[in-house]
Amino acid sequence: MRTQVAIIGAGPSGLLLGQLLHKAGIDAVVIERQSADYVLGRIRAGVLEQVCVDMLDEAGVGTRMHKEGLVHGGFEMLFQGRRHRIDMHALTGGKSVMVYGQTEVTHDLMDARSAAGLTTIYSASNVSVHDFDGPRPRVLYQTEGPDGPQQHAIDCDFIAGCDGFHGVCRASVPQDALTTYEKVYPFGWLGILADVPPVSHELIYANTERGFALCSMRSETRSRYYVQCELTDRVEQWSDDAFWDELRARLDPQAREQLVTGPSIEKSIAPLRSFVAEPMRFGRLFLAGDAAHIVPPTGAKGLNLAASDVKYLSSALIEHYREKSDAGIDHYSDRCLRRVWKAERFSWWFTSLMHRFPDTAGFGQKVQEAELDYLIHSESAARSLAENYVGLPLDFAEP
Ligand code: FAS
Ligand code: PHB
Repeated sequence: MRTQVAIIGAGPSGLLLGQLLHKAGIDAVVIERQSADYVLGRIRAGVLEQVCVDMLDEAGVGTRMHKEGLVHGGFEMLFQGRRHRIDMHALTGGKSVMVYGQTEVTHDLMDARSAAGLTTIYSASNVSVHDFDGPRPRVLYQTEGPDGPQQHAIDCDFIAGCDGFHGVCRASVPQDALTTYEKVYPFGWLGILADVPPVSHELIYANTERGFALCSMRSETRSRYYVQCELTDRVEQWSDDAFWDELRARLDPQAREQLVTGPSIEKSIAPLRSFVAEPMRFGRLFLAGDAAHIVPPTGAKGLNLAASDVKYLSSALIEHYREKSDAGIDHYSDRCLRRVWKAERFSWWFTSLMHRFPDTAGFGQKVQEAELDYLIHSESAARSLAENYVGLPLDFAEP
């Protein structure tokens, strides 16, 4: 098989890139190691920045998002038993975020790709990427045939590594060509999805003596909750009742009173890490999304960073084919990393502010309390939080 761009991974990065390239008349094939159902079964992000919303509209997949998504102009921070609203809309001159689950974004992108008759190879095994430091990159993979595994090859002009943190693309780059930066946090997030009405109409981020908690949602009838848990916790240890009891213990009296509980439809533990691999381009191989960087989910940046990488990459590839210019390709990595590191900083800062750290209880705790108190009494501090939460403009601080 031959294509212009081989996209490894059918998560939001890969599918959004495929859609934007298709809209520009560029041929791309998506190769995914899991089944479509498996990809859709992963419950992840819930908050979209305006940049991401605009890209989904540009990709022609925004209809259901605008119909079913929830536009939020603020969120609340709960600490020392009281809730304080951060009025993002007022603090950012009218900006907001869209609450619409990553699962739905992925579903909309899969439907659009299928409706356009575009090639997506699911359940591909032993995917490998080759010769991306030369003019003719190649992708090899296997599929299960009636007589056993069948080997396939895709010749292409470019390879987009949209295969997440555990993917093959970053792992295929010579280690001396990569510099990685990592910080692993001493706790995880235990998340639950349940068909119960949200405890509040906006998100609540809580810093309590028992640890962090987050009250989020997917709609007015489906809620998404998280509590900070030990790294050694296993999801099997947490019954639904144990989760609801722990969440209740981390809420203020009003929220505790209003909390509606019910059976979980998904429950999982996610580790928290900050990670960046530099650069994000190696010859004709590009890394995008979680393949290149990971943020702790506190700041709701993971999916949104993936979207901005894809915006830069799709623009660069379109410029290559349309204008025979490689300026965008040559600047891809620097442009992404300028935005990635600002989101890494914000996600690290918000995580450090809102979680309990076992080894800095005394002084660290007092600094957290001082910063939270400063945040709710200083408009400029709250404005800094708000402008990072809604997402910095795509061309922010561009030289
Ligand atoms: P993804 O990991 O979503 O997709 C990569 C795809 O590549 C996967 O489908 C994978 O199967 C495939 N793949 C991997 N190796 C391959 C190979 N060798 N060959 C072919 N395909 C391969 N972000 C938030 O903003 N808020 C959250 O609450 C949040 N929660 C998260 C919880 C968890 C457990 C995880 C892991 C991430 C979470 N994130 C969250 C971040 C998440 O939303 C990512 O930012 C987002 O999925 C990034 O999308 P992709 O870059 O497409 O990577
Ligand atoms: C979610 O709804 O899954 C969510 C929302 C905000 C976050 C993290 C996760 O910061």
